[in-house]
Amino acid sequence: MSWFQSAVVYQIYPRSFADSDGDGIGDLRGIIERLDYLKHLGVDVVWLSPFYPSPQDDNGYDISDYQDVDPVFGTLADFDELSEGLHARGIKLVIDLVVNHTSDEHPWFRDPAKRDWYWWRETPPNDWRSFFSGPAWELDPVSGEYYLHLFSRKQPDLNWENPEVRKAIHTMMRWWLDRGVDGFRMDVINLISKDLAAGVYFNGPRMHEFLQEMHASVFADREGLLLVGEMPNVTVEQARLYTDPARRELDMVFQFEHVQIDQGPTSKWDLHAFELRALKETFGRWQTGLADVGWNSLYWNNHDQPRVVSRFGDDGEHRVAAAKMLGTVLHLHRGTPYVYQGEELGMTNTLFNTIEDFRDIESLNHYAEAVAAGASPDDVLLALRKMGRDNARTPMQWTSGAHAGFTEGEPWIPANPNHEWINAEAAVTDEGSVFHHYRRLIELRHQLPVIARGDFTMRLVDDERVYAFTRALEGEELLVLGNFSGDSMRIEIEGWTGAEAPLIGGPGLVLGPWEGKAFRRS
Ligand code: ISL
Repeated sequence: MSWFQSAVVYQIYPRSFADSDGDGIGDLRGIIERLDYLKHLGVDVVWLSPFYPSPQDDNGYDISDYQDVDPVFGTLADFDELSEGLHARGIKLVIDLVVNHTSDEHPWFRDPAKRDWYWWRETPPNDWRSFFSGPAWELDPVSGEYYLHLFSRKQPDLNWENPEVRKAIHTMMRWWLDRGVDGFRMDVINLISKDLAAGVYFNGPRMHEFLQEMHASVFADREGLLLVGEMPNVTVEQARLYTDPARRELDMVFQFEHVQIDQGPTSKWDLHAFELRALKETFGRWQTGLADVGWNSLYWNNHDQPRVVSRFGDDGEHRVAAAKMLGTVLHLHRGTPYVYQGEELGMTNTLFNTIEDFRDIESLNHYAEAVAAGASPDDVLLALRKMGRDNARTPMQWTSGAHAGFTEGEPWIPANPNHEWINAEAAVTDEGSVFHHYRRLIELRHQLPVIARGDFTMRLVDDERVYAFTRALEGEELLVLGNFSGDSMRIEIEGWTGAEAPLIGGPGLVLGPWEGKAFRRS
């Protein structure tokens, strides 16, 4: 049994968490001031999104120096203080490792001697598109050659075929571990091996080799780390290989299937209706697929996804019930749950009136491209409002006061007006809040081995409204129910009577609108 099987991770997006100096952008000192809040919530690990020097073309996922802190976020001394403050509270610190690409302002990209650290070609060898719209090959007017960027043109892809690149990255990673960090969340790590001729950039031919080499060179003699790889387009069969402990690659991956069930196959902007059966199908397959080998990560939200209570729940009348139910369902699966800042408050998507209200390069580029291609601006806006990443990036809602208590200046993106009633100050003092529910879910995972390690069985597979599953470990059993509808109902589950001890919610197999329940017996 590994320590992370009973752990819960909390993600902080520093730009939007807490601003200590009034410049309108969150910073490391802002986080330091909120450590007791994290301790109160009870999380085991903090994953910190990028805080490194960066032109901020993609909010820090475009790094120009891997071994420093951007002045907008603070200093290395602040980082050390944050790391010590977390460790003093028994919380581990995992940092973001963004090594598929650097910023175009990284000295490596500017160094003529390091030309082969990136992908340069006299003519584009394929017709790859950037995830942020437009072609993935960019003409550099100075050299007359094209370079590859799967994200923005300010995010050139590193050439991992070059052993010097891999060595430099390993050295950088060891530097952070020596400084005290407890692991890495590896940004789009399954893009690092590419086959340009075959047109492959997901899960390319040398992926396992690169990860095993990294493990041997960086992690071999260290213990207690958390290594999680972000992997769009990963299948469960591939994830078994990536997360099999015997292969020494990663502890777990972030898969994307469940956050694509309301999107078309080729574009996240192609909106599809949410179907509960599709959610069960994907989660069920991942639970089964990683039952005997490997490990799941569990998430609804991160800085790239719209808020789950708005997306799969109800952010109106039943917001509190829906947010709690979504937490219950996710956290009682087998895997390591991730909580994204504000999820524990039931924070919702925000209001965007016009394109001017968006900040994210992905949204802005898509709008420009789609409208130029003839799409109706209103239709494009509709999709941006639902799927836009800025929904996740509005300021953390601390209080009902100005700018949600996030900053004393002007925030870089406005706070959601609903901070007047959705905020941490109110939630912490209300025993019935989403916050206290998440506290309890985290505590339960620490206490009950059946949550951390029990077998998983999906129940009511075809039901369109109720998510149901059981867990079992050494004679201990759990039944978990989530009502994904606004109707009250009575449930029948073979083998369960409703007389079992309620663990979450009241007795009996009846569910109120959007209610989640759990029962326990041994
Ligand atoms: O957001 C997305 C889909 O909703 C993805 O296309 C996203 O860009 C992809 O999951 C990769 O994400 C990661 O790398 C990007 C960065 O913009 C994201 O914030 C990061 O999580 C490039 O570094």
